Amino acid sequence: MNQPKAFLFDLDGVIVDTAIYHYQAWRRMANSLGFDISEEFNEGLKGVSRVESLELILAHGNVQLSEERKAELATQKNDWYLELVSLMTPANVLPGVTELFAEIKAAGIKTALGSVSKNAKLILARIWMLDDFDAIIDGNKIQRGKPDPEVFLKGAEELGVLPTDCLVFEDAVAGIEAAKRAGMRTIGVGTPDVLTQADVVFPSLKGLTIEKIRSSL
Ligand code: B16
Ligand code: MG
Repeated sequence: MNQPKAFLFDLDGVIVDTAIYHYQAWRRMANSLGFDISEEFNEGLKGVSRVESLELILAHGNVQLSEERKAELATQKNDWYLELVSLMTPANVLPGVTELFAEIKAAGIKTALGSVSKNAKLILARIWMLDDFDAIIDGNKIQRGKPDPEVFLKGAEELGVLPTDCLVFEDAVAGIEAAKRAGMRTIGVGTPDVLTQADVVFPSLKGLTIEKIRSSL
């Protein structure tokens, strides 16, 4: 099989780990409504948009609210989340990312960000990686969140490469499904028992090189 011409990266869980911030903020909101959410439940929110996450959480707590109240809660959660994001620095970049990006640039491989987060650019600015991608597709550019393939198909389109020439790095079950539905190959970042549909799974980007990636596909 031909080697990928472009690497598409999810943000949360691959480049940085803000899943813990999302969890803390959603948990604070759930607690304010009188119920709790577990870490296991939070796993299913990874890669899922803010609005869809809120719906899943409210259904989990068996809480019915007006659309107006839901909008207020989504804003409140985002404010709590952004308080945590505002403390981020380049030290929050996950191990192996800087080294892999240096190699990717030197090899001339194109890169895109494929995140459903509306805060993606803000996070990239905080970690000084805003200029490291040839294309940035975030929650403000798409209509449908993962597992819909839109975010990755738009990434391929902006880079001018075919989906079959793209390799997606993802930590979420919904994200792997989105990439597969886009017709792309996938590197799962996490554990094989969770990311069962990924072509290959690595625990993180730490120590990962283009050579290791190519020989694993
Ligand atoms: P926001 P990713 C996703 O980012 C997160 O995994 C998910 O937990 C979050 O709900 C979603 O972004 C929306 O984020 O509230 O900031 O718009 O993994 O696609 O980079
Ligand atoms: Mg993710």
